[in-house]
Amino acid sequence: MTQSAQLYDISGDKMKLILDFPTIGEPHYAEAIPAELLSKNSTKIYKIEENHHPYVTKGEKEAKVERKGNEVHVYMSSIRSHFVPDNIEGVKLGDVVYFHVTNLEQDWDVPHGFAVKGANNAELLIMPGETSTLMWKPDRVGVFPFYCTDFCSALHQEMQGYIRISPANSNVPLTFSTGTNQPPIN
Ligand SMILES: [Cu+2]
Repeated sequence: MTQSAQLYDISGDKMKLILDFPTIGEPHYAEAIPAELLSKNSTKIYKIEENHHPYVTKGEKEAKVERKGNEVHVYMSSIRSHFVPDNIEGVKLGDVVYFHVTNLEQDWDVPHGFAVKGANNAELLIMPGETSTLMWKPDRVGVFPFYCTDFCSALHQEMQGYIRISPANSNVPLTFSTGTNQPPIN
């Protein structure tokens, strides 16, 4: 599947588009086979009810953030054009964060990506109906953006959120919210 890609420089105050380009699968180790060997087995729509991933988030109401010792598990959903939750507070330096991102899309050609600025291990590409996990060990205190890395719609650039990493000895409670820069009041 051809995807359009954009390369941005986000080192300054304003992000700057460096390149607009289509990407296609790289041909390394490619092999040609008759299409019918694949097409009859290909799943165009992966039903969310059939997703039995242990860390699935089947709807936005199921999204949550849980602490288990020094592990923080984020059960996150993605759909055009937002993540739920998109604002996370109370993670501390020394914690290991697991983002379990479920793509709630049911259109077969709408993958979403997921990356955290400063994470240098990987990013995710999550196909419709699927769940994938990104592990991240924050290495400093600060507010880190996370964002979709696959051009998914006209509002793709808005598909982002923030996670704050507080000092190791802080007592900021673990909270999460969506569509606001304030932690929920409760
Ligand atoms: Cu997206």
